[in-house]
Amino acid sequence: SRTLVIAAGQLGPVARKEKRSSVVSRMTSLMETAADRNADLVVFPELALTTFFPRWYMEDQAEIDAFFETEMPSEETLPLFDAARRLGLAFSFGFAEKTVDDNGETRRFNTSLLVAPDGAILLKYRKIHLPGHRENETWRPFQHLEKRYFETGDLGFPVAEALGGRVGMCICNDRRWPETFRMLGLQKAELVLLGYNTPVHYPPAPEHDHLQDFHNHLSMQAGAYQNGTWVVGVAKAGCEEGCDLIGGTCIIAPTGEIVARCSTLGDELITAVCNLDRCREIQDNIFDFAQHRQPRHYGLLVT
Ligand code: CDT
Repeated sequence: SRTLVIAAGQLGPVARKEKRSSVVSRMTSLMETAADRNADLVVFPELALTTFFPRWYMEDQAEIDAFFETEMPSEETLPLFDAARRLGLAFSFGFAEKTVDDNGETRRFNTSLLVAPDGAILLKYRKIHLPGHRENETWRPFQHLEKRYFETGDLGFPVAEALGGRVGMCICNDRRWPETFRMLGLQKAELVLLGYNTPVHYPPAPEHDHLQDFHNHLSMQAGAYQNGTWVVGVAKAGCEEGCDLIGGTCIIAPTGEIVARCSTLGDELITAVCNLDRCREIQDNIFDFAQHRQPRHYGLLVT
């Protein structure tokens, strides 16, 4: 069987002033714990290296760019790659990516990477469903300016042959969209890695605040089951700069069942033994796309 020990490395709050080196050492300490538990892979949250900076309206580009990475690994993030090599672990994590494209244009994305133990980049994804707004909305207790600071990902929803199976990634708000998981499912993904920063308070519809944990698990469990894939969902959790973020980091089987779950809102590592062959239970039966899917009747989905 194709069995992996998968670890989810939940992070507690990251302060606005916290240095990359401090977050990186919190992450490497979770990697050590993962290695003690014989993990093959550790998954970290969205924008793991910094505080969730889209909660602030900023106009000074230098101030904004201080939250972005221009190289990976950099001097500050190299210890993650060194730890992976030393411990024989693959890892994935999210970060703000600033890059210059072939036309000399500066581009900024909300990105995640899957890195092999030897430092090779196995998979890269740039977030497609950017939530929130573009302008300063002063009525909000905090902003959600992802649409201002990032552009829509331009890499599609790639799936790579990696770690003995087929691996895809998505980021935070992507998990709420069935299209995200179906794009990965149609490529026969067996493992979907995703990180999130989800505030408890949703200013446009505060009547749903008490449902944040429910909607988080509802989306990820449905995505896992309806596509017969393992899902690893990892939070940045806790009270970050006065903003409460949900936890609920979990590992979900292709049946949609949660098999491991964090119980705190701080730095915490959970592991599960994940047999990728279990995807067949779903992908060859109830959701055998070749036999049962009816794309001729789904035209509206792409209009
Ligand atoms: N980071 C991220 O995508 N967060 C959103 C918050 C809700 S929309 C403002 C999420 O979907 O969890």
